[in-house]
Amino acid sequence: MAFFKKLKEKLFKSSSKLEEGLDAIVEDGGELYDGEKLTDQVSPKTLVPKLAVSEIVMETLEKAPEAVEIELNAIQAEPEAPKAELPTADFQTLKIDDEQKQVSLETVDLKKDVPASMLEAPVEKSTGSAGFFSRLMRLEAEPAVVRRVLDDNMLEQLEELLISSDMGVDTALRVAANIAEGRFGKKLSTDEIKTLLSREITRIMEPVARPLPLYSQTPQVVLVVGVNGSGKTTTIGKLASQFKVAGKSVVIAAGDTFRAAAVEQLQIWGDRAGVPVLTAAEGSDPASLAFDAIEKARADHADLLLIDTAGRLQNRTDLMEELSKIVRVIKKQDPDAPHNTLLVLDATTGQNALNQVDTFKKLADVSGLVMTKLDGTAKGGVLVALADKFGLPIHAIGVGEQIDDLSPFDPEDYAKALTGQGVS
Ligand SMILES: Nc1nc2c(ncn2[C@@H]2O[C@H](COP(=O)(O)OP(=O)(O)O)[C@@H](O)[C@H]2O)c(=O)[nH]1
Ligand SMILES: [Mg+2]
Repeated sequence: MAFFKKLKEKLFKSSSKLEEGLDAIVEDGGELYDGEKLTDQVSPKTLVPKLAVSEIVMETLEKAPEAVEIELNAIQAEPEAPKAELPTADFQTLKIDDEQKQVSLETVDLKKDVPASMLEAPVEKSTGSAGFFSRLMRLEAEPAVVRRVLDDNMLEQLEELLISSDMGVDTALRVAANIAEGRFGKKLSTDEIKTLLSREITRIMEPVARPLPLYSQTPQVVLVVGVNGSGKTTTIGKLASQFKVAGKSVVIAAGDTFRAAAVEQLQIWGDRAGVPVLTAAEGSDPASLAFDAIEKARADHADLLLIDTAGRLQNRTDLMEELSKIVRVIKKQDPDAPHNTLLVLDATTGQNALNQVDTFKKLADVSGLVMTKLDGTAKGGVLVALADKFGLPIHAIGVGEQIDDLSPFDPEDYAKALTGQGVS
């Protein structure tokens, strides 16, 4: 899971914020537990399957109730003890001989039969019984963890934490409610909440995790839109490189004719990716560049044409006019184009990304999203809100400035990285 590790590292800020928050919530009013109480766990019925003895031995046990009685007394007496107690003297225990089909009592010599590691078990951390007997019988005792009973107060704290992780109010409330459903009054640990949270986030994200669809009709025209600085040019460079590596022929059109620097930046990316970049003079009409670019892509038998656009126009009307002109002109070449309109969003803008989707959906026929700068931001939760609110496909995520820092969107990995589940 190299990618997962990398994602976790990159999403460190988001996940550490959520993790710290969850720890604080559970510790606030939580108590230390050392696994389930043994009395709840072990009964004459459950003892035998837990020991995984054969059915014949079970029968033998039934025929020797005194032996079982002694054994159960030994087990059930233990949780009564205020602290986990290690035996200080030799004691008797049940010996099950599968081969001979016999059950007998055996004396355990503390010095000879009990491994030193068991006697040195760190029970002082525990408030309840660590269950020496259970460890001896290999009934795995859980390590001591802090648990907190889920109540209204805890639910409210959870909601606040999720809202503060940029998940958006509606999504945060729904996610918290789903986690709490059927669990009121139950004791939850941070790890359990992380797992539940991660599951819930995965459930929301799964339907939108879709790579950029590739069509048989070529050249496939991909228009890339978004506000200035969101990462459009960088994302085009990364996409071009990945498609090239995957064996596709790609052409880029440097449609941000506003600044000469933007064109140069795209040329550098084109060189890196080994992809031709079509440019026009600074200040020239991006729509006519797009028109020429389709002709060039056709002549080159290119599979994909990626068109960059400017995000920084004086006002929304300007931007709308420019984008609609580009689309109008493209359609003269191919009525089905653009086949995809990618909206690039900057994760560090947090909740503002939601407004950007609203705006760009009105300006252009947005078909999918790419979220950049998920590395090093504590606002990674906004992607959950986006998925929940708009349901637009998330094609990829940007996790750095380098050419290979564009990853396919994997909801499970993302949810785990965001919540810090499965990593410490
Ligand atoms: N850390 C990080 N920086 C990014 C990412 N994507 C883009 N950037 C940086 O964001 C800045 C703006 O990117 P650019 O592609 O020029 O944005 P544009 O104005 O939308 O074309 C540049 O400095 C990029 O290197 C990303 O995923 N992670
Ligand atoms: Mg740009």
